[in-house]
Amino acid sequence: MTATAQIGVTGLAVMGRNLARNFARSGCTVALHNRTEARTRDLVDAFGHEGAFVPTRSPEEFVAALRPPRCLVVMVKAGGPTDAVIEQFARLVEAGDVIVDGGNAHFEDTRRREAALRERGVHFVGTGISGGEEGALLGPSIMPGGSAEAYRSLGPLLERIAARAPDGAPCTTHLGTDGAGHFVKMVHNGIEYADMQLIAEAYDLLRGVAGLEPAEIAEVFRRWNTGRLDSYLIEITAEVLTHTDARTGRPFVDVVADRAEQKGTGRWTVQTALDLGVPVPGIAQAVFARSQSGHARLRRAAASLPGPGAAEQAPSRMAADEAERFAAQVEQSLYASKVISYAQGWDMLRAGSEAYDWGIDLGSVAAIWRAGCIIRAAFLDRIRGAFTERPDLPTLLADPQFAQELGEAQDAWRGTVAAAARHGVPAPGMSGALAYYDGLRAARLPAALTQAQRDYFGAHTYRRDDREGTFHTRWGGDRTEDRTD
Ligand code: NBP
Repeated sequence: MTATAQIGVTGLAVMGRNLARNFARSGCTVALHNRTEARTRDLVDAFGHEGAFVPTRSPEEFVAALRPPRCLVVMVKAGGPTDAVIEQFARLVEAGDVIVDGGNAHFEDTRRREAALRERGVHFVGTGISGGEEGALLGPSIMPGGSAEAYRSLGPLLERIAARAPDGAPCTTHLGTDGAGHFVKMVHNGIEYADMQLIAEAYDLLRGVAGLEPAEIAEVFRRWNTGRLDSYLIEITAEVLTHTDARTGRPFVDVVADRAEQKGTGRWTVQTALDLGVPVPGIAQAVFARSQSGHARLRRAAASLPGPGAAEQAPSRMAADEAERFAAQVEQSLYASKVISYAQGWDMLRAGSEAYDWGIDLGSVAAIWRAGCIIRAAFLDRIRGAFTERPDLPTLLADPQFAQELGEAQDAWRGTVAAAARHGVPAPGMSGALAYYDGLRAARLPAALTQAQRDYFGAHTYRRDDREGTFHTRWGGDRTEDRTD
């Protein structure tokens, strides 16, 4: 076999197939391989006319079809299969070649794999790919880690197939060494969880407090999509809310079981945030809200607890102008809460980057999320601007423009959270976001009392604001204070 291909894709299920087609459509010669050969044949039969494909029947043929330094993308099921496939190809490639894992790996697995392959002289690039199967075909947001040297050969190929931001820039960049790419993808998914939860709460408030019907709420979302909330998730929310179920004639959203599932990246984000010591309550609330929705037993047992918004009570409908005002208030709350979630996501990016010494450029992350990925939004350009202007920005909330907007939104935000509580509409994301905002603003937190309690029952000691050192009060004795350091 002559080595003609610039890139190879192994694992030709939905993601790998579409990624391979995207490379071919962008002018690359693409070697193809799949464990079960039929998938390779199917791809060439159906899409062979789209570009230059080199179908291969064995790992050896696949590697032989690639021009050195070889770049091969592994798109197989995450976990054990990824390890097996990497090992298979690591034996066949040469020093300087690049193996890319485009699956949804945990960044710690990527770190482990990268270290093992580096010892053998092979570059391993863990790469987050967002945008689902459509993104893989038409242009995903691509988040590669690995060495800068690997990016020199791989990067130009990724830049050809990545989504384009409105200013024409490709939505990919080298994010940092070893697991940086999969870490950034994980945080992306965590933010996506938070964003979706907040949108769901906005819908629930418009329904449960204002009494609007799904199709009317779709109109509200459509309007919002022309303003600062302009984003893919708001756009598809309006689409979903206008959809009518063909079988029953009811709004589609009313026939879907209200138990949300999760594939695990939200959970990874929260677990990692806890390990890094970064507060990301917006993401955690979203993960727990999904988990709570799925707890049928708990929900059944509590269904008859008293409170407003019980199932049998249809929400009373607001008059049109009142509903309009309420929708404007919810928009402010959704926007403010969204800013808070993104601020937490960026705190996590910074913490990960510092802990693992990745040097992630925080503005670049916003830049490559502007298109191709699920959280793509006009708003990301402003986050890019904030971190480009001030890379050491301690939190997005310290950016003067965002700070001003939060200040302007807060009356509406507090009103929405109060309305949610009064009407019995659960809004953990919005109320948690407001609590986070107030928690950061507070001149003094009740953590002082927590510290005193800890000292009381466990002699954990405390610090004082007026003196250096650590102290313990003899709670069981004469309550005098000892300095303990
Ligand atoms: P799947 O995750 O369903 O994996 C199927 C592929 O893995 C097939 O090509 C299959 O080969 C191959 N495979 C398996 Br399973 N075990 C193997 C083994 N031991 N050795 C060799 N090949 C093996 O495919 P996908 O949905 O296209 O996703 C691919 C990756 O992309 C995953 O890591 C996924 O998490 C990630 N991802 C998916 C999406 C999405 O929207 N689906 C989005 C972003 C990322 P076979 O044909 O011989 O069975």
